[in-house]
Amino acid sequence: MTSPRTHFTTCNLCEAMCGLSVTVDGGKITDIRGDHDDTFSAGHICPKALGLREIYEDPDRLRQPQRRTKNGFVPISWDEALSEVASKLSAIRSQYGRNAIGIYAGNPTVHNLQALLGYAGFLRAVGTKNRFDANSQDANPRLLTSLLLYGEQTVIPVPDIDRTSYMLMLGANPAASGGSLMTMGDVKNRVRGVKARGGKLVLIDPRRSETSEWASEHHFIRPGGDAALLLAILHVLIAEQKVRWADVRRRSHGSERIESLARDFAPADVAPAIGIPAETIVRIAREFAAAPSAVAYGRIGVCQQELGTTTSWLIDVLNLLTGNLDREGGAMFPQPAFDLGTLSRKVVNNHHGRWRSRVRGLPEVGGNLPAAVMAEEMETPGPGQIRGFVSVLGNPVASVPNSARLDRALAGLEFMVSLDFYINETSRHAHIILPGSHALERSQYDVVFHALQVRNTTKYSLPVLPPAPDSRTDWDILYDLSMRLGGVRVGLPLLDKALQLAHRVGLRPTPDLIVDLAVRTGKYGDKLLPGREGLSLRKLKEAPHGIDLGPLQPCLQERIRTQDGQIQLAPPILVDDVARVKTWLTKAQANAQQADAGLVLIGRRQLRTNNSWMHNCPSLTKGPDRSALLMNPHDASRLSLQTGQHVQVESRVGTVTVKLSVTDEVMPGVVSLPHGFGHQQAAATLRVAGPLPGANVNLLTDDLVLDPLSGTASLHGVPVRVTPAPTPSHSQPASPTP
Ligand SMILES: Nc1nc2c(c(=O)[nH]1)N[C@H]1C(S)=C(S)[C@@H](COP(=O)(O)OP(=O)(O)OC[C@H]3O[C@@H](n4cnc5c(=O)[nH]c(N)nc54)[C@H](O)[C@@H]3O)O[C@H]1N2
Ligand SMILES: Nc1nc2c(c(=O)[nH]1)N[C@H]1C(S)=C(S)[C@@H](COP(=O)(O)OP(=O)(O)OC[C@H]3O[C@@H](n4cnc5c(=O)[nH]c(N)nc54)[C@H](O)[C@@H]3O)O[C@H]1N2
Ligand code: SF4
Ligand SMILES: [Mo]
Repeated sequence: MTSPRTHFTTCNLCEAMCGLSVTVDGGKITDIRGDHDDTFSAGHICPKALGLREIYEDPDRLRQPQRRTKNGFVPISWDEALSEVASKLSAIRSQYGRNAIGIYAGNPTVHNLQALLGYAGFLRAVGTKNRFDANSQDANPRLLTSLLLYGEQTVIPVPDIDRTSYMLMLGANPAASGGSLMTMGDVKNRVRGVKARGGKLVLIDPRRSETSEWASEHHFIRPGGDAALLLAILHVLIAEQKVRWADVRRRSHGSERIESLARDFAPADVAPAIGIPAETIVRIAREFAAAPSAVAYGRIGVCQQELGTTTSWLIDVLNLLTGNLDREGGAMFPQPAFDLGTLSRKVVNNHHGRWRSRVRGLPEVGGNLPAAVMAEEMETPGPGQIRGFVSVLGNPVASVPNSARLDRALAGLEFMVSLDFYINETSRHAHIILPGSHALERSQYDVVFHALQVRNTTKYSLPVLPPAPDSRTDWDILYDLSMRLGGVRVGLPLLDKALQLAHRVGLRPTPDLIVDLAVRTGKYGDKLLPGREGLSLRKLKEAPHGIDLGPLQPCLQERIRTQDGQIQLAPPILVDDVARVKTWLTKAQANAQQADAGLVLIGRRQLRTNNSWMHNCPSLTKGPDRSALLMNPHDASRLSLQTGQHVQVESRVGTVTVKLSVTDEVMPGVVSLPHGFGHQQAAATLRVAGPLPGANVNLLTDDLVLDPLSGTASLHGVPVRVTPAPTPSHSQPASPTP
């Protein structure tokens, strides 16, 4: 007989970092609930937390490495799997060079301590320039803005949501997403708190999202119109002399350029194109400037678009020009106990455009090339063609634009390996699959999300469950592969040698050891001095609900990494890019005058989805079908379409058939499909997700349309045609494209 035991940990599924209380009895998870004593999240959770248990129990989750054979996947031993992966990748590297290996790191890598640290070493061991990660469908515009303005991509301002009086939120839906680049813990109370304190939350989104219920006001915006809106707000502030230029100049270079750029964006000229009345733009500008504190914040709605970087930059410009950057209630910089910046400077590469993709010539950002070029880099012959591919906790066939093309390209590779615990759209192409252990079987420390918190806290969690027999963590897998491929190279010759020697006798550093070293040598650490006060892993272990390190503090002077310590407010590549905002505006102005200007597609997230991969959890998929295409009644009546009917949605790259839902939740001219649906290709191995309705929205998104500065895919604002479907079916393969 065992007795139930309760463990405390942090949910690693989204960025919110909710504290969990997990009860285990006889090796089974019997309960998962919010930890009310958690210093940061105070008990808040969402339905996905229960998915942790369903993933743990899921019979479709892999527990052993698999080899693809003519008759399907068969289990093999770890030693056989790792030896084969290392020898196949080595052979490709010797024959064609390092760049013949492509690596994609998917979103969960940053949520998983073991994978994140293991991946950093693995990249150095392989040494390829064909590295890709999820940021080119996500945060690259934000990271590049930080690199250009503050000299470091990880110096990211987050809204001081607990103290702000006025929040202008563009292209984010924290009520569904849990918040992003704004790690919040207690999501609902923190977002609703702005209004509850008498402040104002103004939401800008082409869809009246779930967050609009927590907002003071919501305004539709034509997809892609945010840069023009921000320039119009700046125009008002400058014209009405609301900017304290002397303060701005003391902290930054280039403010005079901003003055001249905003001149061409009078609210009256911008309004018809973006769909927000001029008087509303003027009012927002005045309220923003008059508020005791204010913050503009934008997320993937403004990143996943052609003007992503310029829009992210203009958000920081607005915060700085109104005196709200690095100040209480404004946009502030967290001070994490484990400083990601240290990792960034040594491992993640703090640069832009140092090399370019071979075929299309797009620049790397922080060492990574845009995932939208992976397919063409696999298909196009010549030196540097990708012939071997490693997918690290990613499902790019579901998540990159024009995914049908990538699907075909993966099928043509000489060798592919997936680090994944499901056989899904992507891993089904792998010759070998290496499944890391479950989140609750590993220790957890959120290296990335502690650096994006709206309040400084720190928390480490011990594994909740013992490791399953013969299981490996993603760290074990990546470290082992790195050693077999030439060794982890930290860059210090003596240390590198010691790691090799240790490996030979079966010893390796652990992620916990790295956390201990980083925290002890960090801002709050004991500096490795015995008897000195300060944080260490031991201290963290003594605080299972986390340690509060206080509200955010002004600290940019400490964190900025530009050569002269000043903000570079007007980097030439961003200033020059305003020409593209003008081109956008001219086109949108012309469209605004046509009654029948065509439809554009945007995405959406839902509380019960997690990117491409949690649809195999029964509790998250039961209930109503959530996969429909949303269309405004005005467009539905123009096209004679009705709710419930199946429609064909067609873009330059593909066609899907989905169910229609007519609603004024989306603005006229805009349709919306959720991301992460359409698992029919993997129905045999995802037995819950496979039969669900819905289509993969990335069969429609275009790999050739992106933000040229950061390579970020334009996943919103995709031109589409919607017509009645001949017969109901879930989805169709995309038409062949180059
Ligand atoms: N159209 C459209 N496309 C989008 C988006 C959108 O909004 N619209 N969003 C984009 C964004 S923001 C992102 S971040 C990307 C995400 O896209 P990806 O980077 O592809 O990540 P996921 O879809 O989360 O897939 C993660 C994979 O990791 C596996 N996995 C999960 N946890 C673990 C683990 O602990 N260990 C192991 N070994 N495997 C694990 C899952 O089975 C899954 O196959 O998608 C992007 N694509
Ligand atoms: N439940 C759940 N939570 C998640 C995820 C998930 O899949 N499910 N994914 C996680 C990941 S990887 C990420 S990156 C975060 C993302 O976190 P958020 O950015 O908060 O995610 P979304 O809900 O996609 O919100 C983006 C909003 O932008 C709007 N939008 C689209 N185009 C435009 C535009 O041109 N302008 C403006 N102003 N708005 C636009 C969309 O309608 C949408 O409401 O969420 C994370 N959390
Ligand atoms: S909001 Fe995010 S972190 Fe919190 S329980 Fe849900 S998925 Fe987990
Ligand atoms: Mo993301």
